[in-house]
Amino acid sequence: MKNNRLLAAACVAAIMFISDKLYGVLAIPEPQLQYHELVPLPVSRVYGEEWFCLGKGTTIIAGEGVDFGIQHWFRSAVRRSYPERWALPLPRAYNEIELRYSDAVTAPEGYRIEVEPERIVIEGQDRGGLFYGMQTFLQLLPPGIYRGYEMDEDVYIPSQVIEDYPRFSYRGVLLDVARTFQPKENVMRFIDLMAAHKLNTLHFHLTDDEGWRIELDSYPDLAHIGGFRGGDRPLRSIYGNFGEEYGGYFTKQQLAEIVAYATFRNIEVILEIDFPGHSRAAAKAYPEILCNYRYNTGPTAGDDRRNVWCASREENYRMIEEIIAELAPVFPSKYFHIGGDEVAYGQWRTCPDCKALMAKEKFKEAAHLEDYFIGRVTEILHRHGKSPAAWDETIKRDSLSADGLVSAWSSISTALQSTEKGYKTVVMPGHYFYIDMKQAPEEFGQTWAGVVPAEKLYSFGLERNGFNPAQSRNVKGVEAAFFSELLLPYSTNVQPDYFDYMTWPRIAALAEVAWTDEDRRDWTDFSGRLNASHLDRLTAMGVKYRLEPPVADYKAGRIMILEPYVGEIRYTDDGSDPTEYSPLYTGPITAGDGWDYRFAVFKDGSRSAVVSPKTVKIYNIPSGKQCTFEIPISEIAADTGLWYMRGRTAGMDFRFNRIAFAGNKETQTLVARGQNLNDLHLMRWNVDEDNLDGKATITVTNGGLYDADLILEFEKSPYIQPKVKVTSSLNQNT
Ligand code: TNX
Repeated sequence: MKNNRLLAAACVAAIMFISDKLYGVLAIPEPQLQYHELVPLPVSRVYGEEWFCLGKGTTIIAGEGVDFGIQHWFRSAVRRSYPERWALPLPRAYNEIELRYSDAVTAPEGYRIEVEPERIVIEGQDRGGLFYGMQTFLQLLPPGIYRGYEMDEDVYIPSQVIEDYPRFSYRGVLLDVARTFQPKENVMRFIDLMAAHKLNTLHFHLTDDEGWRIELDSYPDLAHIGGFRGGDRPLRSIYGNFGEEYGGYFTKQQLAEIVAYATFRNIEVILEIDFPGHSRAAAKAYPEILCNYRYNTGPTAGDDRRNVWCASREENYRMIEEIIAELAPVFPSKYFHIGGDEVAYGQWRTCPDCKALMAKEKFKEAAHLEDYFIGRVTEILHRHGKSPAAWDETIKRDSLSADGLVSAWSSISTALQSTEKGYKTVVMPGHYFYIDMKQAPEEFGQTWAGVVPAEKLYSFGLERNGFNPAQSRNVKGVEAAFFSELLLPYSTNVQPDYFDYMTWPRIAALAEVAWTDEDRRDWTDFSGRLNASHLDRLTAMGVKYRLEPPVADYKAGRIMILEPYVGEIRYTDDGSDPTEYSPLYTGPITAGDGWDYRFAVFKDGSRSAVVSPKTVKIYNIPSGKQCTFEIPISEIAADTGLWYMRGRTAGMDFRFNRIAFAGNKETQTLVARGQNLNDLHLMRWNVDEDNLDGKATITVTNGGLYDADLILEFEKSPYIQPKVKVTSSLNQNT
């Protein structure tokens, strides 16, 4: 035995000696270590000095209790790069990856990865944690592994230790398949993407005015009638070809498959049936659920637009109980989301039965019928072992039971109230978290909550929005909402590219808000990691994410692209849209008179929105402060003519107190008595001989709770006016 050891030691010494010589003589190159950035940012990551070689002969072993399914998932995710290797019997006890549970990791969903030269250990506190350890491990490999095709080179992973656990226990995304249906495969693809970002809750918005997406045994017409629009269907179409029927629904079997697929990936699915409002689709199938009065649609309109369940009709509660009884077992989540938003009380006020109920219960206002309704549905949920989740309207008069979960969507202040009242709360105000909003003023999307670029979403923080420690403890997490009224802009089919464009990379930003501590998050750092590594992963996963357009800054005859950007920038100088064959931007451009430059980013076959140069000024405004800037007009306007100015900020509560452009004789005052900053607002002003050497005076107040940048953009108006825009007079919610 002893001799054997001595022999082994001698061999090792000899090999080391020889290999040392070999390195010296043959100059064998050092292996190319793979350094990849992580999204979301882990709690800690410390590099060592050596590496692990993942390649021929790497074994994956699993410790006690690691289920076969998750092992298989991991093996096949990694195996993509090494097609045939895992088929070999591998007896060696080094060069292995071990998956295991460990008490050393203490936080729920936490994990630890240790990469050493001979061994990688991925350990989790629980199944979710182990799964996230595997997800992070995949991010240590070249992005190409997500593409599913094989790379046969060895991968050298630098030694390192990663320790990680989530900031919030609820990390959600709302997917609205009611307005625009998406088939099971799309939902599963989305679940995979969520899982890769360590998101763990899918808020599945399955019913609304525009569609009911669940087939039930008890009330089949909810789906068979309420699941389709257009053509001869009672529900009218939105956009597109009005003669064509479109839509769809899930069977309970399909929903169970989606839930199983999600559960496997540590994602809880919370279904939402939006009661008592937002129910026009249900009412088209079962009109008796509506209030008992004749709706005057006029001689030609013919469309009964009522959408609220009658609060006084006893049969409605029986029907709701049957619906809940059928669905409760399909969705194992403790929570069942019952909606409760935007109830049009007018219908209850008109209904004689509801009026009678109000009189009987001594309700002064129709709003109390909502409390009554929510109370009745909550009783039903409790009977079926569920707790209610609901929109924040339900906390106004505390109609939500104490075990309820609040989706705080209306504003920061409702989220503050909800947490103050002691409700477990998911913070998701539209101004930060609605990813159906536009990402830039000139791009596509909803606007009611303003412009919500990834940076705005990323800037969310509890402390900076005024949550005290007690309130913060009631925050269960955050959620991004993708409502899909606009998913069908020009056809009756889902536009997959548009869906990706709206959701990514904003959801990556959300994932980091949900996972990483507020004080460790930094937008510049995040967008650097995105550009360096993460966008390539999304590309490999087949995601057509939005490319951030460049910022082309015009100053004193020079156009310069401001950092950061990814991919290539191409441009034109004749006002046309750049293509992949247009000249490549390589450095500042000297612009002559009468220029009309256009720029766009190109990457992996996609193009960003097209932008024209602007003069950009950025000022950091401290929280609660009023600041005044004087800017020589010659710095922001190159020549005479009509100019535009726009203010932008990722902060909240910015206000222009005064904006004036002074010349020698005249002053143009754009804002005299104060006006809130609105990213969508283009202000016009004129430059002529009188004010070309004058100055602009801008006074602004940051009423928000944290310091934020104010970005001022100055742009010459396009030469041909007005810009041709295709618009529609159709109401998108019809
Ligand atoms: C508000 S979120 C809604 C949705 C719309 C969405 C559009 C909520 C409770 N109500 O019904 O789809 O805005 O952005």
